[in-house]
Amino acid sequence: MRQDAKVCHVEVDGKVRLCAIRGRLFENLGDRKGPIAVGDHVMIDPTGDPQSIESVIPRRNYLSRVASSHDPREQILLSNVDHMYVIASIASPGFSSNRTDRILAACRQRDIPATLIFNKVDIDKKGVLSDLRDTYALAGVPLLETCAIEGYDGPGMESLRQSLMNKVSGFYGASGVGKSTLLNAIDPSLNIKVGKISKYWTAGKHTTTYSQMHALPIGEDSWVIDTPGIRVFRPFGLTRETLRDLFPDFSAYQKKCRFPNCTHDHEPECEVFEALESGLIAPTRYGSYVEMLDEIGGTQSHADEDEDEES
Ligand SMILES: Nc1nc2c(ncn2[C@@H]2O[C@H](COP(=O)(O)OP(=O)(O)O)[C@@H](O)[C@H]2O)c(=O)[nH]1
Ligand SMILES: [Mg+2]
Ligand SMILES: [Zn+2]
Repeated sequence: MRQDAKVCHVEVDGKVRLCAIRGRLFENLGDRKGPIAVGDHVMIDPTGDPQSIESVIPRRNYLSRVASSHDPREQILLSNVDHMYVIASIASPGFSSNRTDRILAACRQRDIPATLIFNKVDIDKKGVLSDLRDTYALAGVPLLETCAIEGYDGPGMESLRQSLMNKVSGFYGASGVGKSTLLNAIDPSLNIKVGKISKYWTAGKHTTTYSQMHALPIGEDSWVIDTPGIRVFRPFGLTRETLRDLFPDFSAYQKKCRFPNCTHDHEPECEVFEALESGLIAPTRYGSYVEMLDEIGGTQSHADEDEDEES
């Protein structure tokens, strides 16, 4: 199912139908922003014109974020996936630890297994790849390295194809990292539009503005949901207490913090902080954690102090 504005593309027996969403589904949303997400399984009333979505079958899982900094409601990015692929490029656009760590935390929050794909390994001019491998190995994240412009037979492609087989997968990554190129390399018959890198912004142009589900012509039942590049993913429903468990690279150390509910932010005798100082935890990972912790708020924050230190 793909969604733009109020029209949904629903697949029924291999054919796509355009459906409206029954008005009733917008009632009683509570703190949810909308009733439907890409990946949903729905019941439709085929008698209407347009046909309409009557109900959403309960989701087996989903990823959601805070809609925006002005809108605290929950926005569902996608639903009913077996696996997430977080796609990042090594250069153009440069690797963003913050973006990557946020979505990895969101996947962990919802128990959705995630693989990190380093794409554009052909242009690792700054030699950042080796450090990134170490950082994410410590975080227990499975890694795959690809060069999507090499196409079907490029590095990593066969193992990517194998792992996509007979699953519903989600692709997430900044605009321009090569998601569409990667999909075309998986199977050239998909023929998805690839963006040009803008010279001014060294970021990709927005060729994808909505999430879309593609049937992959591999295996029996293989699907990929390609999501648009979201700038800031603030996982919905996090608390100061739950955030720390979304960083598995902290877990061996945080057991030994003096306070069992240590947030590793300001507390004395914090073993996570010690591990950071000794180089056992990557500063980028700790940085992402602290930024997310500050967003949650809660204690009268050390956020202001932290910001002062940064600048
Ligand atoms: N050098 C290099 N460029 C790539 C690679 N993969 C994609 N690109 C280029 O990056 C740009 C953006 O790709 P696109 O697939 O549209 O990114 P998307 O926005 O994530 O879907 C295009 O110009 C691609 O040709 C790669 O592995 N190496
Ligand atoms: Mg794209
Ligand atoms: Zn601590």
